[in-house]
Amino acid sequence: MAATGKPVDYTVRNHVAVLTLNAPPVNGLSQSLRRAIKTALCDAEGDGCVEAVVLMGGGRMFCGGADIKEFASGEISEPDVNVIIRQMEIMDKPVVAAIHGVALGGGLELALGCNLRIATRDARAGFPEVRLGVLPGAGGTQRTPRLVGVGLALDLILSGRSIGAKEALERGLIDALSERDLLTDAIALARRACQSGDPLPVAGRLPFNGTSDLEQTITAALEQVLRRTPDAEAPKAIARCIAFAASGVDFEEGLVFEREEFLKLMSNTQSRALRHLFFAEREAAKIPNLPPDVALRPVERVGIIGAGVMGRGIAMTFLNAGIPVTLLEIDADALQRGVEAIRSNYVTRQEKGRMSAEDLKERMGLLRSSTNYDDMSDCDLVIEAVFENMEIKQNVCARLGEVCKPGAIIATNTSTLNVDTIANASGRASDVLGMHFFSPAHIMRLLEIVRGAETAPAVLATVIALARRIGKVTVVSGVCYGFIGNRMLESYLRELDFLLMEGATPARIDTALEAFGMAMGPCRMMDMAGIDVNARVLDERAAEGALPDDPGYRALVRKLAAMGRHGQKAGQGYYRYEGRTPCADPQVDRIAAELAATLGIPRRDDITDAEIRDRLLLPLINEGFRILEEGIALRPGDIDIVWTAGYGWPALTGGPMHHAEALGLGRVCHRLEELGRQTGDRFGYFAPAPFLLRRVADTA
Ligand code: 3H9
Repeated sequence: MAATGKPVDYTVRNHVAVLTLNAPPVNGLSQSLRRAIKTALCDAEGDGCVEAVVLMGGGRMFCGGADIKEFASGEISEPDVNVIIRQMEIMDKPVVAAIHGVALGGGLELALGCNLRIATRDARAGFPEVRLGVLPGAGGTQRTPRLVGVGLALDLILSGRSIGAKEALERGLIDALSERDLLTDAIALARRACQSGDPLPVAGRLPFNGTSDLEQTITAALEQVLRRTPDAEAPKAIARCIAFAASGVDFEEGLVFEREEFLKLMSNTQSRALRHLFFAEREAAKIPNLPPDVALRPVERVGIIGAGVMGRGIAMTFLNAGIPVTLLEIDADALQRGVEAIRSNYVTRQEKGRMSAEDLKERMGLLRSSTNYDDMSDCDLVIEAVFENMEIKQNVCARLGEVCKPGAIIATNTSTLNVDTIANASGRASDVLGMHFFSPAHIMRLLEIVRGAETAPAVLATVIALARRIGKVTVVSGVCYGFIGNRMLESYLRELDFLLMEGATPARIDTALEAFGMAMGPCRMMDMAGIDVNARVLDERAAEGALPDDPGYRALVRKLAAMGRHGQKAGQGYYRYEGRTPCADPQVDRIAAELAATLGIPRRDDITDAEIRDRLLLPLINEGFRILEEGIALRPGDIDIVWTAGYGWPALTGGPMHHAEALGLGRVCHRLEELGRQTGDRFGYFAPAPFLLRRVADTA
């Protein structure tokens, strides 16, 4: 149907008014769209020729939900979605929602307010509000349990996941699947509803069917969510709303209760932080100086050099997206081990019921393995994932420069090294960039794309588009040591050893950071990543003269590495391991105390959790301001995405830069200066970054 440019297109077909939402890109329920729906419903109600109404979405989807931008104002202006739903519920003409693409959040609530719902087979429906720190605020917590039962309602609303149309039909969330043309089928459904003479179904009028152990069900579902994010407010409010509905109150009272809870969440800091991340993620894929019309290069086959843990994870990322892969390893045994590890990962998934036998066969069918560089010649993109060593990576890229076809993209998966130096070795630097995957690459969402000095715009644009195809969230970084993430990680870890030498234990430090919301404290994280890996990077950096010439700098990590305490894989690192369980190891405290004595670092017993957090997190934030000033990161939001998607920074705080703004930049500056005085700031990393100082001066 041709769009008229109005927020809602109104047409009549076969005595059925068809209301088509016309608010691209996602038919977000802004105030103007809500007004237009209300007016169109009034028109349909008053039109004597109209016997029923079909509500559908124009463009790619039915409706992506409320217009999230409106939440910043702290209120929802009239008419809100509840008003529209009430209007539909009291109308004596049937209203049918015709769903294609997605019906999410307020969009699904709108559909649940219709008498009947029909969807295309590939449509999806869900309540992602919890991921934005809010809850379905237009009756979702009240209608959904009435319609599909408390179990599914809790599952959908607490998880934010969406379900496909087939499951939605089986579980009673929708009434029919469209087998041919959605609009034709929706009109037919509406006409049948008119002709049947049966009372029109209204979800809000359904009784609340609860089982006797309802309270227990709600508590158990909530506890499961809170295990991951104990401080999250939205899940608690969702549980309260569903429990309120279950308590036997009137439906209207439930709506009022839900709205109050929604408005409280909408204005709190957690929702602001999560909304910031939602928009930052989308913004991060926009590169200001990249011509919008740049022609993308085709990527039909991807080559991967190196079948170690990283190479396999990267291979699975592409296989999972249906993209053929050629995996190369010079050593035939290592290649075989890599291929078998991929197969065994898929077999485990199949055994757990997460993958069908056909999918397994299809994915393995997309995988080719080779020990010969010439087999890279038909790949459109080749990613090297070999040992993190400049000489080795240069050699690999030089070889790739020779064998790759013209126009093929060459990517390095280095996590710290200079991408320009690697690119130059290829002899075709404009085809080269960094694709820094995070381990395990097939699971972690973040992809840091490193734009070299010579990287061609088409190469960058192609890889950004490809990243979307393989389900990654991308951030573009400039070239520097460690790019955005690992450079800031170095700032995060610098005080760790000093705190340990001063007398804080690994468990104490990890607990303080995990209480802040970090997915894993720094000692556990280092033990997982490998203490030897970090020590090697430190040695290389020291040899380049890039580190402070001071025996105290990262002294403990080097000492542990030298003692073979390489972390979890060695059974000991900052902790001692029983299987994968970390146990406090008094020997580490003794080593730290001995080092402190040698280096003249006084032991203390007055280290607070707040000091631990500040000494680790504020230098990291400070480095973020340096990275912004140097143009390594384009926006503060990009840094926030890197840290929340790649390093376990708590999303509820919006990422380090958003967190700094929320704390107040003046306070951040002041505390950095205070810590600088307290510690003597031998290495200058507590000195506020010039850009931070300017930001403070600007806002003073
Ligand atoms: C809610 O509904 C509350 C109610 O219960 C209660 C109300 C009282 N609002 O993601 P894309 C923008 S809460 C405003 O790249 P896709 C997005 O920023 C809401 N803007 O597209 C981007 O802008 P730009 C519950 C939105 O095709 C552009 O649209 N709903 C919204 O890959 C394209 O976005 C959700 O949480 C929005 N709701 O994916 C759904 N949604 O071009 C959130 C998108 O300027 N949205 N934008 O960068 C999504 O999950 C995806 O956007 C969707 C489409 C799956 C819909």
